[in-house]
Amino acid sequence: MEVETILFVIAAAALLWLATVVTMSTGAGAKSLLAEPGLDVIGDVHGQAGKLERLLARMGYRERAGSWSHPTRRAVFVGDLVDGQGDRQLDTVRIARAMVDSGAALIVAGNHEFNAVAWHLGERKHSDKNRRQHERFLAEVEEGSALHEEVVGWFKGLPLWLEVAPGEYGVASERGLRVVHACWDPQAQRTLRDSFGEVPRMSEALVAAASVERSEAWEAVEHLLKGPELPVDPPYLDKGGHERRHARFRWWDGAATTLDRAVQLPGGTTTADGEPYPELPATSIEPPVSPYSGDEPPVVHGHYWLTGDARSTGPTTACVDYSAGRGGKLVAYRWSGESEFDDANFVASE
Ligand SMILES: [Mn+2]
Repeated sequence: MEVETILFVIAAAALLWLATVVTMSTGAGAKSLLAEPGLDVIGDVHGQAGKLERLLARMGYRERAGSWSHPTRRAVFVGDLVDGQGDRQLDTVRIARAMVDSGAALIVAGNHEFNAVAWHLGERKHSDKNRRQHERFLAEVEEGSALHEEVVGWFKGLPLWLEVAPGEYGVASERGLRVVHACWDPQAQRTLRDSFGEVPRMSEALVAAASVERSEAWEAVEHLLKGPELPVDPPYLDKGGHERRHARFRWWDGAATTLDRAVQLPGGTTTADGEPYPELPATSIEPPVSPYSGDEPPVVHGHYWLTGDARSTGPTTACVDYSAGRGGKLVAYRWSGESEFDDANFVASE
């Protein structure tokens, strides 16, 4: 080989190496190298254990002796580990549970864990519609088995929300962090605290009380785990093809004071006749909860089946559900103590 050729090969190799280093220190790579303490809040997994493993690996978590962990950070699951289209329902529960048991993660309950407990207790109607929503989990766990009872038993210990104080878990911050599955609603939290203690968990007593439609506990759990809704007309078809007359309220949006702005309907929604859903009128509404104030601690939640690139919904509100249960990416927000969210801190499984 001629000297020029050798020099060219060396130069090309050096450039390639440099490019790799630069790539790793920008974009998603930089987030995977985070060494400071913090909480990585992971969206609704819905049985997609492969997406969860990829996301954890991307964030620098490693699996050792059957449990994933990070040298300086903790994961937080926003609930809805199960149901949906995922074909690794139990693997998802095992991964999350091992992390929670070893202190590598925290978790709050989702509406699908609530439904799983209510189904097992016989508090949720065993209708065809409800069975279809829950059938992948029931098939994997073998309905009525000892394993079914054991997994549901773990769900019963899950808290309904999480409030992280400044300095807690070694994360320096001015305001701390809040995590809830669907909606941060202080009124709903007060209602549940009155009957079920300072940090209510999804006990049999709570699930039984919250299964009585229109009861105070039912309404509180609806708000926290499913999100408050507003009446809409005409009715629309939900993702299961069922006609619905209530739609999700955009509680994170301080400007959501008129119906057109306050209602969150997924793209492509149709009326019962299959017509494109009409634009709603700009009539003023009675908000079912007070819109979240920017002066409060930042809050991360899941549940809303968002699509597209992950971004916060306000300075102090961020949703990490980007439809992993239905073909979307699994998303996390990597919080390191900031009082306002920064879109650069979202990471996705792919
Ligand atoms: Mn949900």
